[in-house]
Amino acid sequence: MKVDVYLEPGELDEKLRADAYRGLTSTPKYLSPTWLYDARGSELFEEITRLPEYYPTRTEFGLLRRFAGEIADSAQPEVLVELGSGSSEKTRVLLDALEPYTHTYVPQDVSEPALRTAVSQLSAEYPKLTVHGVVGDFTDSLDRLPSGGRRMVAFLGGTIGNLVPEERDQFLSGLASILERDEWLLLGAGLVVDPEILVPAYDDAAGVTAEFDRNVLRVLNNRLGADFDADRFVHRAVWDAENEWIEMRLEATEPMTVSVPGLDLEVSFEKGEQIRTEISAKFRLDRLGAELDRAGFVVRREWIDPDGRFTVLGAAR
Ligand code: AVJ
Repeated sequence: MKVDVYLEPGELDEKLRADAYRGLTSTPKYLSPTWLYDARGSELFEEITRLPEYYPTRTEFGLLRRFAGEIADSAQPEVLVELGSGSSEKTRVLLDALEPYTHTYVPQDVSEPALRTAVSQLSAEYPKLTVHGVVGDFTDSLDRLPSGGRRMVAFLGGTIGNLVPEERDQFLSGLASILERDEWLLLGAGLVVDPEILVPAYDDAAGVTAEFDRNVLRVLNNRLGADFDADRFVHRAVWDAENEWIEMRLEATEPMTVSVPGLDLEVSFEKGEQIRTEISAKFRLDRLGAELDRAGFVVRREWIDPDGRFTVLGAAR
């Protein structure tokens, strides 16, 4: 059991400052979804995954439970790499099925505490498995992923949808370029569905997603000394039909000026002005296939739930 830390001390703070400065001084304003996940944000996300309206997590979990055996037999990886591993029940479903093939598990996450917990739990549960954690941003970690056996890189949960198309292209080509022939990407992605299903998934009746969204303002308060009053922002979930993505936005309920000492910045808001806090793109299988193709992958298998809401697909180099 081993954990490599590929983050310089202060690197995340530096990134947060650069991101927040750029986003809060742009028109329209935006923030990167990365910052939604402090300890409280991660807890709220866990709560979201249990909401009746939020189908992606349980749909993907169902696909993994049902098809883990097929995934294992088709990819036959010696090493499982999991990007953005978090805590994750779904890892166990995969690891159980991969047991005949896989000797090493490499979880990667930006959160060092979450990763250390996962590494020690999984090492205890899977004594025959070598567990080698990597702390870092998933885009920067790619070229430092341990090799030493045929790899399958799992990028699950639909997180690929949080990247804007240009970042997504870069990420997929970057991943393709470090993988060797017959190594796999196992990708979980949300599919385009009726906005009447989609929008409530990102704007639930209990208000948990709203709390999750507003929490990013508290992150800015805690880490940059900002004085956002989260109660003066309402959560919006908007389906962008042209781009086929959901946007989470925080909307100012009244005009205000917020000071952000960590950025040496005053930010003013008009009443009704919005900050985009996340995009969550949904995909069509043909276009996702074409994108993977352009990046240098060959889609080998696609698993889809009966309602056509989510796909787990295997693409090889
Ligand atoms: C964890 C990125 C997959 O985009 O569906 C949940 C995050 N945002 N509700 C998603 C999220 C609002 C989630 N991912």
